[in-house]
Amino acid sequence: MASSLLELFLTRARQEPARPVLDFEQQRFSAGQLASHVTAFASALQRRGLKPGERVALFLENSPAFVISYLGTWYAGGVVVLVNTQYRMVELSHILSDAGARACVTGASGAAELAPLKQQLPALEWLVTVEPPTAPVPWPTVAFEALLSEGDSSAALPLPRGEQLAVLGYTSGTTGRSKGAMLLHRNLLANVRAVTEAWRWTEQDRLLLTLPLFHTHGLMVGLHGTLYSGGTVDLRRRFAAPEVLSALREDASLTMFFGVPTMYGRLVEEARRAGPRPRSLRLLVSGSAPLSPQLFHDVEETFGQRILERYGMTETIMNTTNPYEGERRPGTVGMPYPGQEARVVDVRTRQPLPDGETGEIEVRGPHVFAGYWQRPDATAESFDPEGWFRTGDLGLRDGDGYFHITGRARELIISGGFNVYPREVEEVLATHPGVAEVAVLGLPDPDFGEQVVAVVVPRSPAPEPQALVDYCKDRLASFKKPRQVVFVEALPRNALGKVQKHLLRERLPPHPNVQKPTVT
Ligand code: MLC
Ligand code: AMP
Repeated sequence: MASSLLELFLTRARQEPARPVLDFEQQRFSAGQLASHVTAFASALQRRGLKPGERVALFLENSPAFVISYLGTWYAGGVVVLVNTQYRMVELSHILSDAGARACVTGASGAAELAPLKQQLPALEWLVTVEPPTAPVPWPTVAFEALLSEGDSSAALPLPRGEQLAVLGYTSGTTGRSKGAMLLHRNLLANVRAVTEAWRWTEQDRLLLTLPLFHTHGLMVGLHGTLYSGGTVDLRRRFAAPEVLSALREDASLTMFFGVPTMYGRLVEEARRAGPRPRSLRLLVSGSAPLSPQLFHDVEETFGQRILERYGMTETIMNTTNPYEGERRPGTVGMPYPGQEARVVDVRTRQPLPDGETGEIEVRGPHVFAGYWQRPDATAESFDPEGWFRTGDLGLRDGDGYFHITGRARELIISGGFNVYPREVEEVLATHPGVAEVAVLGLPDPDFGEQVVAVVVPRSPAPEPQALVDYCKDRLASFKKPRQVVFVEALPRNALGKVQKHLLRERLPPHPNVQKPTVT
């Protein structure tokens, strides 16, 4: 039996080299072509001295280069570090230095973003660029195509073992700093096997994939499932509702679409505006953020299909799913995948709760990651002695076995499927000279589900709200910037001095349509 998804893909590519696997813009890759590029990339990395276990960061938009670098790093024995392309200096310097990335594959804007961080990234030795840099870069640089031609596209390299580290996925910055979730090859293989089985994913399937590949949903569900099942993926650089709808109308070979709720909300609006009902697909999947029952029904009305909602996270990939056959229940995330377990425990006693009672969701199984990179403390805190992983999500299991997510035990804002840790934004805003104190929280948003709101006690003279937004945007991913800045005289605190965010939340009326920061 194969020990990794890579082994499975390369074996199939040898058996059926002409089978199509990846379409991107005008390019089409057969399995054999993709495998040759992957092998050339891996062989070139090794020739340039990459050793097994060393980290290669991918700071890249969706493209064939992403897929080749991802699989190629594995084939070279390396570990992929995933980096959201919206990340700016605070996130980049932390992630790349924490991971000790030796090389980074990126585009022109990525190289420009990294350039000022040279001093903070002593382990980073060289860049692979998929476009020519537009400004000087303080590292030796090789063009992606040139790197491929340095390598041997028919080399037979050692395959990764199941226990080997495959990916570091940065997540959960409760202290303002994210941690690298260590996913082993065997975790990835076990989960993709479970997902493809649960969703009856076969080589006949063709997935329209507009989710970013740098996160779990696009990568470990969309791409992994395609490679595992032998189907094809129509990969897009980014999501745009009109393009998705025209693809659904024009390409009769598409069978599946996966998205976050924000994407479905925009698709429903666009479809209502723009004419005939799109053709039905075999499967529409939603995840990464709660799908409201209203949106579930809107999609059913507009597309004539019931979305399949599932629940996952970076540390564990996919945890639970509504049934493929059987009832897909709005407002629920279904049951554990085959071969995996989930339960609900009391947050204080950590004892399992009966059905219907709310507590913290815990999961266990071969899909669960190996711990946080160089953070044995955080790893120990996240697992119980029997190997149950504490997800930080609150929920219950109903009498029919469906899990419901009702809240979060940790502070986390999910905006359009991207995670924002309030602490990270608070730490940045607190360094602004016009800010005496700050608390960041999430309020409802009609498009993104939740929006980031900063409540600030200003220093005199009070800064312009927009200046605070720009200050965040210069340092952090733009999706983390506050959509509202609210000035107050003092933050409500409890006897221990902790900000009482629930009181703040009650006092702030939700301004779901306000896109510009407001001052009250
Ligand atoms: C973009 N913007 C956002 C945003 N996305 N703001 C808040 N929340 C978001 N999610 C901002 C940008 O910063 C920018 O601001 C402006 O919107 C336009 O940027 P854009 O790139 O044109 O945005 P758009 O294409 O509209 O993006 C929306 C989106 C995107 C829904 C397509 O957010 C997206 O791809 N989300 C998917 C996230 C995802 O894959 N999550 C999976 C995580 S894995 P400005 O000011 O700079 O103009 C996981 C586990 C699991 O959670 O279970 O799956
Ligand atoms: P991430 O750390 O980016 O992988 O985000 C994982 C988090 O997204 C989970 O812990 C949940 O809080 C949330 N999430 C994922 N899928 C769902 C879903 N279907 N419904 C509600 N929340 C979800």
